[in-house]
Amino acid sequence: MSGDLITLGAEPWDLELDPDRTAVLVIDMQNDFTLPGGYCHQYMSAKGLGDQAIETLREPIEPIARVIETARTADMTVIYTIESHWADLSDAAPPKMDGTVKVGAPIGAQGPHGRNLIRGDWGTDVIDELKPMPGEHVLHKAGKGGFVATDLDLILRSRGITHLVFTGITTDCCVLFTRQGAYDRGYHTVQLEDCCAASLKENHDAIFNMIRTHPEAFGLMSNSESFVRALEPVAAARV
Ligand code: C5J
Repeated sequence: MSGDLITLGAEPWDLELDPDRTAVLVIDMQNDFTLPGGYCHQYMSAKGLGDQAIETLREPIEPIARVIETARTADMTVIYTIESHWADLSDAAPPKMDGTVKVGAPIGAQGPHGRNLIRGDWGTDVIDELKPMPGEHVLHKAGKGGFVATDLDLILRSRGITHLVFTGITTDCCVLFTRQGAYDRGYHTVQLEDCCAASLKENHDAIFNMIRTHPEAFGLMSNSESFVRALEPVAAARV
């Protein structure tokens, strides 16, 4: 079925895509954002919202698992990003470093399971439920946007990818920054609403309200069910 176009039910209009030219991005599904004791739990706990944030940020795990299972069976490209820094903090930019100190979860500080956001430590491991398959790229980024100082654009273009399906966390930070980077580089984008979350649910809803209002600037939105329904025939043909 290579080269065949499928239609993904999306809002505010459907998206035609070629699975061979479409990648699923899994943004920052790492321990530091999804488990108690991690970076996000620390800074949200300083606001009294740590446990609630973790509960919300774990909601997309199951839908993402279904999406990447279908994508893999359909032989689609799946790429992960991870927010992380070198152990010597040489890539922790001053505003980011200062900000994390002020919110009570400094980059590099020792947490209960390892140092916050440090490459190779517990917090920057992809969560157990969504481990990458051999051959899938896991791109580490020191900023919020996945296109900044990474090989993401190069890898996508060398594979002929033109369309990106966004999953991951957080809706109001790294997914948003990466999606805007994709838009400016000319990729078609669609974001699966139930496959994303923010530490505050109202921020997630606000971003999807923006997407709904300005699809010409933010791209399209859909959900895991529509993705699986659209890709299942391709997956079945390629088993
Ligand atoms: C944040 C992210 N929120 N992955 N990172 O610091 O969204």
